[in-house]
Amino acid sequence: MQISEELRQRFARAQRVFVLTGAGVSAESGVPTFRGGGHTAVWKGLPFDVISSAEMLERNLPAVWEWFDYRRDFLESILPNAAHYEIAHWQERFPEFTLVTQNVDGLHHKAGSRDVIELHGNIWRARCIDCRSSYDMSKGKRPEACLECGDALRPDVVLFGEMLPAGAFEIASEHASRCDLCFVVGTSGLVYPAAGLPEIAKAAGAYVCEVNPEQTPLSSLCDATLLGKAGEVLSLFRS
Ligand code: BJW
Repeated sequence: MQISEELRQRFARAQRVFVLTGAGVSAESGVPTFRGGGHTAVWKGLPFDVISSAEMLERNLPAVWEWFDYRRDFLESILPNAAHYEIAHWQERFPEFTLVTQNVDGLHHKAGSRDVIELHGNIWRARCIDCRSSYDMSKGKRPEACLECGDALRPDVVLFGEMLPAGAFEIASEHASRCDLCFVVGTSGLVYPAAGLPEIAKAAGAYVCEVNPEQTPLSSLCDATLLGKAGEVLSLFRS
């Protein structure tokens, strides 16, 4: 795997860098992706887009909690990989840097990234289904019910058919439209509106570089597709 001279020069000169990540950035840490690779997430016979849906939340909140509790237990011992660390390093390297992730695992934060825009929420938080009070589960168990209003709690993640956190996509798209270099790392590019961000960057004149072992629906709009694992490919940018 080689990085073209053009990309190296753009990387060296970039002023405003925008990175969008997906499940593939955590794959080398051992976190299963949602799609592809033979490890499509299934929980007790239910595909992830059924169990991680607004409909299932309405129908069976305990089942949704069981699925997310299982994943949090699994994530507890998982560490960031070279890709998370390289991306964290970039925040010091460029005058302007924006990291937008679709991941809920918190591994970018664990690697030292600051101000991460989490489009799909965070698995370590619960929130009240009514008053939206937030509870940090990284420091211990969640309460049985909301301490403010007594209503039920739910995982603070964005399920299929739900809106993204207020303002998150608008802020992300504003940064995408101002960047000069955009990296799209480890996402299948199938889930919207997140998958629209590279299109916004491209339309605004940015050079768009994808990092993924496989081609995706976004590949055709990218100026470069670096076919490989995120940790291995991003490490090549270290000079
Ligand atoms: C590696 C690697 C390595 C492997 N290195 N890479 C327009 C058209 C049609 C439908 C829609 C539309 N706009 C919106 C919709 C509806 C829907 C949607 O997009 N559906 C499509 C699937 C068709 N979107 C929504 O519902 C969103 N809400 C919304 O739009 O609100 C407005 C609205 C409301 C009601 C109706 C309509 C509109 C919300 C989306 C929320 C997504 N939630 C999930 C679950 C989160 C909770 C949980 O964790 O369970 O988020 S789904 C799942 O997919 C998760 C991910 O964040 C998301 C994206 O997946 P990602 O990250 O791309 O992972 P994978 O697994 O797909 O791909 C991994 C990639 O890594 C692969 O390419 C591998 O090759 C690669 N890889 N190893 C680098 N080592």
